[in-house]
Amino acid sequence: MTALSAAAPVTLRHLVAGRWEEGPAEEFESTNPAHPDDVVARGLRATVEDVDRAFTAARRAARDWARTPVHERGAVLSRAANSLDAASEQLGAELTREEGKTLAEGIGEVRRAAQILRYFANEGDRSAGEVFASPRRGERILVTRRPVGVVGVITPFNFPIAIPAWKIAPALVYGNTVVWKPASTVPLLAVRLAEALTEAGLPEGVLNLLHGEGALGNAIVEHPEIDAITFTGSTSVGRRIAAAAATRGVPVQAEMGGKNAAVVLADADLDLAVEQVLFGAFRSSGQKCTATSRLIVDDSIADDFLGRLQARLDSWTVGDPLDPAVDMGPVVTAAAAQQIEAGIEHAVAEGATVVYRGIVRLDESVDAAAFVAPTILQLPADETAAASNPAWQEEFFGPILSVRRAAGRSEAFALANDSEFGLSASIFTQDVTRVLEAMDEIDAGILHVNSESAGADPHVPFGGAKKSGLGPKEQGGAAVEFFTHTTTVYLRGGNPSAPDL
Ligand code: UN1
Repeated sequence: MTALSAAAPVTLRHLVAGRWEEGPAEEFESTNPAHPDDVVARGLRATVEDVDRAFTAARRAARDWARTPVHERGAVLSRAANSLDAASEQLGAELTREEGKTLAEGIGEVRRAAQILRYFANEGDRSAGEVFASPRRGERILVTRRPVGVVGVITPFNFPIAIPAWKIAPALVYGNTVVWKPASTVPLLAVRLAEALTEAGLPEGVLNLLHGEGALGNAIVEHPEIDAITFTGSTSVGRRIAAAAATRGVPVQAEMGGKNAAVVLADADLDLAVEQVLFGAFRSSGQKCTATSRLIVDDSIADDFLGRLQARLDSWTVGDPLDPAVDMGPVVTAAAAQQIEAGIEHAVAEGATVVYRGIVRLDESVDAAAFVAPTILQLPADETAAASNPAWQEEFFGPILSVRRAAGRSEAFALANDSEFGLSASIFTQDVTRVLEAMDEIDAGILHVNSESAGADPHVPFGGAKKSGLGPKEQGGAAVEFFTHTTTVYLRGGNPSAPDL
């Protein structure tokens, strides 16, 4: 272990009914994927009984919290945002130790969480509904919003604080209470967000945090007191949650897979496109649902583009993510690395060719097991074989870019759409006409023009088309759709023709 990663493990606690408590069940820990002997945090798991207690607390807190003025609810978020910003370097380093993204990305993510909290903190200053005219005298029709109640929040490992912030901030500001289970690989950052919120004055029971594995998530999702579930994670888990919730009439917001394409047309600014495709595919080791995992490049520039991309990758440094000189760290666990490698092997067995494999030169103190070299796969020229190849179809969630060549823009757009997913896409061109065509033709929830496919601002909707997501979109003005329901109020006074007093 190097000095970069040495720090005593933090004791993990659960937050139930406003009290931080140690769990009753088996021990679990989070470890640094670059140094598995560096234990970042350790604690005891929660049980199904804790889930019950958390729901009781959340239900009990719900009425008062819903009646608290939205400006006061927002003020809590705003104070929490300030404390996250003030601690962003320390928390960013913890995030990097626990998850494996680079230090710059870790610190950036903590600041992003603060920015998300701040956006929702101001909700009280925005419109709270609609007013319609009535066909009847003396009446107005209002559409007001109410919180949905107790929201179950299940969050993934890859954005340990930003994704929880973008679910929990709107849940809270719209007056809901929360029972939250973060991914078991990143419990410390969850504790840090919950601490920021409780220290900012969140009343007891409004946010409850439980650590554990999938079984605990199931207990949350299946709890009879749950009013809504927001989930980000794998497609298979998301579909299972949605199926179980549908039978009980519980609304679900599920943000799942992506197989996002970057389309590089013949007239693209190649230096810019290379840089952005590099960032989209390999930052955070490709572990973003918005990462660029398919590259569709015009035949006429394909060799030039791939040559430049590979040259750029040759100077892309893979190593301990706490080292500020490093561009890419490990993936989240050694098991995830093995799965990604198995995916590459499967793709190759089905006809793909490895055209680039980066060199991973690790300091001897770093454990190699969770590292995957940046890899470019060329799909077979045969269209049917390419279309069915796992590197074209399946989300590997690692630093792997799968390439197909296209003869012109129509073919390129058709290839971009050739996926069951439709989260994000990028197009690289200098021609506004091509951009307008792409806006009409590429079926994705997010379209980037001359920028990488990842990234999301808090004030605009985030979410996918096709099978990338279920339920209303997240963030910005869209968030209100999931975290509230409307009440249409037919508002009349007394008899409008009564004489003046
Ligand atoms: C981003 O692109 O910066 O799980 C955010 C994910 C997405 C978040 C992407 N929900 O990767």
